[in-house]
Amino acid sequence: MISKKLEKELNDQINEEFFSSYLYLSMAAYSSSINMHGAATWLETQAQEELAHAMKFYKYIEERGGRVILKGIKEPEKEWKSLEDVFKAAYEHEKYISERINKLMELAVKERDFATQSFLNWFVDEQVEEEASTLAVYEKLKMVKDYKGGLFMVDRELAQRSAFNENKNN
Ligand code: OFO
Repeated sequence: MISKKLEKELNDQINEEFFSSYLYLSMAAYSSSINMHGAATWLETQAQEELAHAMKFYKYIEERGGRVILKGIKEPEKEWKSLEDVFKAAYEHEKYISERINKLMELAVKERDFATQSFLNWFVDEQVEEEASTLAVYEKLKMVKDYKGGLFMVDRELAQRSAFNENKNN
């Protein structure tokens, strides 16, 4: 069994992960609207990944005899200034999620809940990757700025990421 406090915090994290998915999907829609279709593909794939994260928390709560409680998902932003701005926001969001995972870990440690610590370890590693991948794209876009040829190249590179390719690599 997990404690009531941990159960509540893990439930809140389900909501955060669903919101992350919604946010990335909104970023994908914005990217499509400015004809950055490769970026849209990248962001749609990320949105799928966030759903998988939400489901990991969902299943874990049930496995530990807890009760899943779903709450409303807040409305994501829908406008950004540029693609660079999108990836800056994505990177900031991932840093925020890493903070949340760290807080969950802190609580699991405090409660000497070793199973939850082991479960959360996957997310600690995943957040390193999430921060690195959003930062890498942000850095590229910062270099490219408004140079159309560079934007085209970054967009083409981002198009390589798809759910199909991700599954192949996993
Ligand atoms: Fe679920 O890692 Fe991104 O937000």
